[in-house]
Amino acid sequence: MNTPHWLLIAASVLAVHVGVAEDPFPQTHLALREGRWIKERNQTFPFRFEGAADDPVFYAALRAQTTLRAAAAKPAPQSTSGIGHCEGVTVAHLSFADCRSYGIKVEAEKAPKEIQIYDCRFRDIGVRAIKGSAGQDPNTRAVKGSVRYCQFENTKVPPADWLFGGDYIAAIDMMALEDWHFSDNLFRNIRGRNSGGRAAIFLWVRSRRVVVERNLILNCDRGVAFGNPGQSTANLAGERLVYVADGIIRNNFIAGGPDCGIELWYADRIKVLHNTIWRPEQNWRRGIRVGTGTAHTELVNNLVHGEIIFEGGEAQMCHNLTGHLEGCFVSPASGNLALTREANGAIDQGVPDPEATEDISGRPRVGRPDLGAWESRNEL
Ligand SMILES: [Ca+2]
Repeated sequence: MNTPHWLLIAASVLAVHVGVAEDPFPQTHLALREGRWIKERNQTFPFRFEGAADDPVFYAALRAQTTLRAAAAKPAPQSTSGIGHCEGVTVAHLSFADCRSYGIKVEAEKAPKEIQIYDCRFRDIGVRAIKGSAGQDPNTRAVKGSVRYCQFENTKVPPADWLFGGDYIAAIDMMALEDWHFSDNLFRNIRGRNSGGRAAIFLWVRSRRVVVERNLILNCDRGVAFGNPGQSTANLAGERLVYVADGIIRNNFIAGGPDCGIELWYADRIKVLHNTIWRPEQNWRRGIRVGTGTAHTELVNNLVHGEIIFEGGEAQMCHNLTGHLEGCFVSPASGNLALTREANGAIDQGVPDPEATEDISGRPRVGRPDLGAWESRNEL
């Protein structure tokens, strides 16, 4: 099997969209001018990273300044890129823009390993900037991977005739992950037409050992979701439903957005530590939702302008502060949830936690920790 063990995409990329009248997310087909790539036979993906046995080995060592060009695609591609039977793939320094469906699709049913998505930008991706699919084999996962230092932003509103009335929108929606890390990303305005989009980071279906930390999530319909209340077509009949097990959500800033900050559904052994959440008036209570099927879970040192509500799940609570926290944050409207001098209820009010020894900026928490993601400096 000719699996590419090293595939680095490091190019200055121009993702030009192909305009379609009246469609805010036109179909996009990225075609490579330089480098060698697999062209999928059925053209589902304009290009994909693959090393199946009947394919030659493809490496792409693109020189800087390589340009990805867009061309009209018929039939229209589902996504701009896909990752399947791969090991050790890094997708870095790429831009994905103006795509109707998926920016990158990671196919967990093909058991990819060590997939790193690093310093990429996703702008106006219509359905999922990063989609992770799953099959029904409960033992097959995408093992070891990360999404780091990426930016996700939508500036357009999906039309009403898309799925779920234009609400089928998320930045990251991934299934069947094991040992994945989502850190230091920025999410802005990932929203459905009717405020009913999925979370900016939505992980589910047999995922385990996942860490979500140091992300800034601003004005997205929902912030971070481990699981959801409903079913997936990847679930097995009779399977005990555990969408995420052994996960950590820590040191995130989540500001604004119409629905909720963090939500857990059918999540097991989750630690929610040192997050700062600012809810607007709409759905003010939905700072953190502990939903049905959630168990063996801890909520520690979170700071929530809003509330923590239980909707059928269980969690141990320790040193969280909720309520109206006006004046405690530098600039909630712009997502800056650093503490002000007025945040007396948060400063030095936490309990040291060995799983959160640094804050959202990477600064060590020395002495008595502050609540939330931000550790105030001594000069305060
Ligand atoms: Ca402190």
